[in-house]
Amino acid sequence: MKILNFDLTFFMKSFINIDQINIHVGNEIAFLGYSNSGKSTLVNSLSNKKKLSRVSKFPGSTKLINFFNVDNKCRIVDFPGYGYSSFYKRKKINWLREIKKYLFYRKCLIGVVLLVDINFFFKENDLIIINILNKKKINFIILLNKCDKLSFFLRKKKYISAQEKIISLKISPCIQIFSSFKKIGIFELKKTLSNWYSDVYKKNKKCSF
Ligand SMILES: Nc1nc2c(ncn2[C@@H]2O[C@H](COP(=O)(O)OP(=O)(O)O)[C@@H](O)[C@H]2O)c(=O)[nH]1
Ligand SMILES: [Mg+2]
Repeated sequence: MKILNFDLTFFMKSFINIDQINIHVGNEIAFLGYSNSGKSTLVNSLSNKKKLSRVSKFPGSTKLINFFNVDNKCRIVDFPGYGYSSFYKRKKINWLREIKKYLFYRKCLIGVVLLVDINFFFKENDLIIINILNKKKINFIILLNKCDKLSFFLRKKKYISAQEKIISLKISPCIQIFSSFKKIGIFELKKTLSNWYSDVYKKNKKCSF
């Protein structure tokens, strides 16, 4: 298996919307979820860097699509939350619509990490995105994030109820209990992402920057 070294992660570039993205080769893993679900914190905890990605207490602080280079092998794409709209040159950007466009057309995409707060899943847009990922057969993993807020017993209970929900949608569950703060599940996540990369590498879609 090709292992991705997440310690070798650095910021590349930001884009204001999907149409502005001018990189069309290589492999991308997208981080999706509502604002405040912990996407930007995850970039930091994966890379062991405190300030690589901006983290905020206020929803909607990521107003751009942020690209990070991982080990010169693939990119992490940190999106604004999909329950959120922002303005650019007075034009409203609906991030759910942008993300849908990205999922439908992005050739570089090799997988999606979908973050939900372990206390507040699944909300409307989570389910919309999960259904698209399933239909398009895109690799994805759902992180029940911020599990440090719950006892072991409650974590397990939430995990089972999340699994039941996904199974009821006739989707095979790919769910992990996770905490960036306590680094719970980080090893398993790195392994999953490295596996996705390995698979495309084997299929000869080598990354080139
Ligand atoms: N308890 C807890 N809080 C977290 C965790 N990860 C992120 N947060 C907090 O959640 C808030 C939103 O995080 P951020 O990464 O900006 O979310 P984003 O909007 O999805 O990028 C911040 O206050 C973070 O400190 C975690 O693992 N546990
Ligand atoms: Mg963010």
